[in-house]
Amino acid sequence: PADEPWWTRAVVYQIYPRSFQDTNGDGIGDLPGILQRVDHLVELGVDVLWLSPIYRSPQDDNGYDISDYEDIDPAFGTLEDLDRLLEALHERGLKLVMDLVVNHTSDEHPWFVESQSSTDNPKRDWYWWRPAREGMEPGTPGAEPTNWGSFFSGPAWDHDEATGEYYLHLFSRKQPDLNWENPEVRRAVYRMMRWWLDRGVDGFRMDVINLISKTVGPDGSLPDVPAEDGRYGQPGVAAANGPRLHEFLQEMHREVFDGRRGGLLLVGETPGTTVEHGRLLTDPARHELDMVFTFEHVSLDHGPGGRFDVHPLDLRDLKATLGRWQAGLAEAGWNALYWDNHDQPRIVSRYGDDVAYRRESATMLAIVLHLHRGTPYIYQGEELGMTNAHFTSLEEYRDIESLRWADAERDRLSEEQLLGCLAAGSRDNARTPVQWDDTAQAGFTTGRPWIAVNPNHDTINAAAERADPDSVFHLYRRLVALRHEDPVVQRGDFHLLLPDDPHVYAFTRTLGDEQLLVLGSFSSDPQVAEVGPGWSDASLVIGNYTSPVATDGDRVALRSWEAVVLRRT
Ligand code: TEU
Ligand code: CA
Repeated sequence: PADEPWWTRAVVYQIYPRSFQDTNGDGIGDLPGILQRVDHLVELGVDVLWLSPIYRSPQDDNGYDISDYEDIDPAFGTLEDLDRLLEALHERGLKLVMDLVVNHTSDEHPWFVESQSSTDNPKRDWYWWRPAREGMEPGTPGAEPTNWGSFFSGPAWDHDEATGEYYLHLFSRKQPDLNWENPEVRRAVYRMMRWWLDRGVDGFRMDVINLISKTVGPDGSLPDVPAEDGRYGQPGVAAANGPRLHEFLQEMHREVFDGRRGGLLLVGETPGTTVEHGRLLTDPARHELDMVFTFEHVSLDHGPGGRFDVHPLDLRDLKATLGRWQAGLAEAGWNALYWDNHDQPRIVSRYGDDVAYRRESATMLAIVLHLHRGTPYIYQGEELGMTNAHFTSLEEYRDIESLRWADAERDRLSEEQLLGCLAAGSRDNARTPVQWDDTAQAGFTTGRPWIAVNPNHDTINAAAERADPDSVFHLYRRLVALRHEDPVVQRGDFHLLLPDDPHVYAFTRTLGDEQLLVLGSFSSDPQVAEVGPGWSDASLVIGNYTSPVATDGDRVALRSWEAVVLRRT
């Protein structure tokens, strides 16, 4: 019905500006480049564009370290370029969502520069400053205030020689964490958010927003976390989903969004959240967020060593995990659906087969994801079936997380092992330039790209995808159109089938007396799905093979990486 929020019928497209389109030959994608490619988004049919950070930044973490929230980094353009892009998108009926990075700033942000300048500076308490552990010499190993590790290897504390104290950084040392306990910090953030909404943007993707409330004692103390002797512990344990998270988000809602609601999109990035958190964060009655990104389904191929310790996926785990999120948010809350973003390896190389069945597996994965209940997100290049980078030397990597990790593990792993781990798990897999055509730098730049273009752009590129009616690109177009048109896709109840089948992903969506059956084979070998009676006269809604699907009584035969969606009434 019309009173359902607009984003139940919408698809979001994420751009990582640095790798999208360069226009001035410096090898770095820019805002004029996005403007130049707006037609690509219009052709795909998406409703919302989410831009990874373009604010002024020393670029220690490619813009997730912001030194001025109200200006554009010269590498990407100017505020006028942003206004022009916003206007062009709005003219075509697209919305623009900005990345909001407020768990931390850059260490070059004037707030931190002041905070660091002395222990009695009025902004001292805007960040997390703490003395060395009691009885320890400041600056010596193990003297950090807590044993928290950074997400980018090493301790989460940096010793400041000048004032003798440590500051907290859950990410790099150039990304100090803001102290959200301080109401002045929150007011400054809300003021900045209103400034962007007044400029016309349509919402925010909130970076690691569930890290803003830390577990802090009444005396200001922070707890140690479980860790092996002499090692740093998982930073998420004491820093994620803290006691004041919901209070802060509800306050943000009152201060920033009340009276403006309707057309906005508020999506939280929330590593370490469970379904229960997810429901609390997205239940509309609570006025916090519209939807959140879970990490559970993109951690299933991680071994004990984390993202660089990649193991084969067991499909049963994927079904159980996404199935739990579907069930848990069925009555209240809403799911954000994604495979890829700028932090994840490419899905076709990860849960698909990027060699023999690239087209089939990329399209199967797309169909399965987009038929879930929730708002689908497409990450640039995913709609072209782009693959992992397949880098073979350390020099090709740019990502701070990958390089820090390689540094930390160098003594333990051989060069070959390091390269294998990086090739499977690195964020750079998603950050190689978008492959527009088969020319030297894939149409991305006339100069030297900041990160190497994948050599497979000679066959995998937007021009080739556009020319082939059976391509990954055209399948994504049809999926976006289906999301716009089909009420069962938008709102139908989700019911998982065949939870124990190791190769076939199967579920139904039901609305009134209409039902969709969704089947996806995660295998190159032929599969047979036992779907029960009543599907032999069903009509084909969408699939990734041209010839019709073979149904035989209660069974559907699936070819290599085949996906089919059937409808019955
Ligand atoms: O990522 C947060 C996050 O938890 C991870 O996905 C992170 O990328 C890391 O790889 C964990 O292994 C967000 C941004 O998306 C990411 O690009 C930033 O580096 C990070 O926050 C800090 O702002
Ligand atoms: Ca440029």
